[in-house]
Amino acid sequence: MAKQPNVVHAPSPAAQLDRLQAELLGGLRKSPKQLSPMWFYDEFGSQLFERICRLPEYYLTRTELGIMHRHADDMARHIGPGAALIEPGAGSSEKTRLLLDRLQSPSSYVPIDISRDFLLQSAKALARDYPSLRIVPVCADFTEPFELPVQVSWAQRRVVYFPGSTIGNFEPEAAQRMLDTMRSIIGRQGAILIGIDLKKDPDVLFHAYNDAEGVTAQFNLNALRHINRKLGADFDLTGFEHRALWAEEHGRIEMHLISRRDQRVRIGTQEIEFRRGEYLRTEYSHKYTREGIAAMARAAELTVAHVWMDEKQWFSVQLLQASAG
Ligand code: AVI
Repeated sequence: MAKQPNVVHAPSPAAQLDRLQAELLGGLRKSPKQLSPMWFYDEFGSQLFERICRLPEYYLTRTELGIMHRHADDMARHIGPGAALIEPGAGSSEKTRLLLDRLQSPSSYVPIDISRDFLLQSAKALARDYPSLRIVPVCADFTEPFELPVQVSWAQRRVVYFPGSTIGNFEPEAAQRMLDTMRSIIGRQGAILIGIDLKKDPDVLFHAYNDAEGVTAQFNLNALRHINRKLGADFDLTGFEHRALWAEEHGRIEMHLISRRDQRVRIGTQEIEFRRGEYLRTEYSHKYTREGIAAMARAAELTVAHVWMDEKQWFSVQLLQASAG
């Protein structure tokens, strides 16, 4: 493991809190109101997300894992030997390991994450289990420009691994920008291995985000608890309810918190008013068709080289290669 991981030039904690608060207030002053889904993920939220991934209704994780178990050998063959595997998000996950287990003499593994502690923790765990793998953690925000470690240039090929259908949480233009960024990272010989959830029966989608146990509802409401703790706000969680709906015209699940009554919330020195029944949007989860993914790939000068799916064709893992020319 590299002794000196890249460290982004981090602003002071106070400046960071100011920026977070300004961004939050910006979203809450929009009409309709919106929040960044990043508020889901404090420690408790990450635990709730892990529970979601094991819910019977939430088919995504299980299905993608099934595809990886079944086809990781084939994926590794398509990727070829000597690849640098670059993963946005500190991937200590089962999926990453399935791939690492099969890759032929990978040149390095480069997890990229904004959370330094989480990044180093998971890189350490991987280093224990893969003693001969060169692990080069990079502390950076993948959506902003950052420097790739020199070790990546020693690889025969650069491959970005982006599982979990996280791309679906970006709005279409941002998803396209994300793909463009990945394309610029992999260079001319590289590839992107990406997990993307597919369009399917809206009923299946609805229940995946409205589970019977109410874990997704807790996950959604936890965003408010996180804001209260981090920014000293006074959201009353009992004043909001979870709503997830399938928006056919946009091809996405939309998660909202709905105000149960007229109320005011204090955030620092500011106050935000909510009307009874008002929607606060917390997340989009776009679902794609194979054609839609191919079009997005084309626009980023990528070609779909291979698609692996489950039997029901609910989820896809796709290898996108830099287009020749
Ligand atoms: C992380 N992301 C792909 C999840 C999704 O399905 O969009 C987040 C999530 N939101 C509610 N349940 C899970």
